[in-house]
Amino acid sequence: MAEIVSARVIVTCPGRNFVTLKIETKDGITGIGDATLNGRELAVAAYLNDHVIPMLIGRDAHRIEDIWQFLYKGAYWRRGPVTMSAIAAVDMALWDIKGKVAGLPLYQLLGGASRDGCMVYGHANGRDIAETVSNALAYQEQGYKAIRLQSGVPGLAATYGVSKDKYFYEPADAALPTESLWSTEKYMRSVEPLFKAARDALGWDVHLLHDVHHRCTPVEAGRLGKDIEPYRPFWLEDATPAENQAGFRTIRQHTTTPLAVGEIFNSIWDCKQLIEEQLIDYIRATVVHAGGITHLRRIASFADLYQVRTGCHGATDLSPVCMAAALHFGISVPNFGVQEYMRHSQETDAVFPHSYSFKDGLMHPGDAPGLGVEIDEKLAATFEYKRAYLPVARLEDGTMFSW
Ligand code: CS2
Ligand code: MG
Repeated sequence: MAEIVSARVIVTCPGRNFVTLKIETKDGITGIGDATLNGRELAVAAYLNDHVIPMLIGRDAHRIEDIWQFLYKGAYWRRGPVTMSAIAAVDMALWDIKGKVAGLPLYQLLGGASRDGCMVYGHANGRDIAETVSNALAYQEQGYKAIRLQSGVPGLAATYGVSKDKYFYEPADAALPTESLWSTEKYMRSVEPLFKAARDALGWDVHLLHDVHHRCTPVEAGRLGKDIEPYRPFWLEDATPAENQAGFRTIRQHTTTPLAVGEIFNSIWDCKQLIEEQLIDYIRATVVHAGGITHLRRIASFADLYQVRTGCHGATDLSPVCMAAALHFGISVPNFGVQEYMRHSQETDAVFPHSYSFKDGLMHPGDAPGLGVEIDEKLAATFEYKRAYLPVARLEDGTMFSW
């Protein structure tokens, strides 16, 4: 038995907020889990502090599945991003402990490596097509085999995915939500030229991706997918809000462009129809927001039955703890597709020393026991929490829209 004797929540803000759960056993073994929910961080911190940690003390850290079921079924109020991020943090920390006790990197406990490394994609962006393409060339020179393209839209002051600093995109940019204006018509006109310019400059031996970020209707998404088919995109992400999973049938009727969705999903129920009807090609659910390694493995196994591959979210607001867990999961899962790698700032990497590494477009979790990532609590304590919200978007007539 590896009795849990303590657990605590560490909130830190090395340039952006992160919430980390640290669990300790009687033998002094510690495990950590990411619990960061961008813009709602303190909700998960409170859920853990007030409603989860008291129930963990005295339990056997080895009983990962039992604790997962206890926290999921025992909550009564099932699912939702706050609950599932809290459960995910516990799950990651327990897998970390199990790996440390076994003296093995987590992926070895998940069936071992199924590939040499995880192909990752970087985020090329720019105020216009030329700047985006030149940023994409820089990623290609760094050895990335997959690159996401997000460009400014002529006639719009700001849009999703375009950052001031080309390598570090942090969307949570103010203590109250900033508002930006959106026009689907202006946006739709800008994507095909972006892909044409990118293919002309980068050629065909690199995967090109794009994130619509929930902003089209299904039929608009069908048209957009068709527009860029000649440029063979790797995927079109979050083409339309996915609460209505059946809406993806419309997109499928109009385009063969591969579809990816799921970074905001928090359980298998959010994507069951999308997967079993093969309405998508990649599932983006993540370790931190979809219930941890334990639940994400369930989603991936279900997806594998329908030839759907993984494409886990990996933005800067998922901490290096989640990145490490995602790489252990990604290097072992049979139906791996791609892993997002938005990279963290040096400040963040200093708070979360880790053993994962990037080389020639692939990432490897490293072979340190457990997750291979720690939190420097002394350094973390020097970065005070600073409330930050994601922006909101309105249409040009003021109507509230999806950011
Ligand atoms: C995006 C994210 O990485 C992505 O695909 O959708 O940047 C997303 O906007 C943020 O993670 C939200 O916190
Ligand atoms: Mg996205």
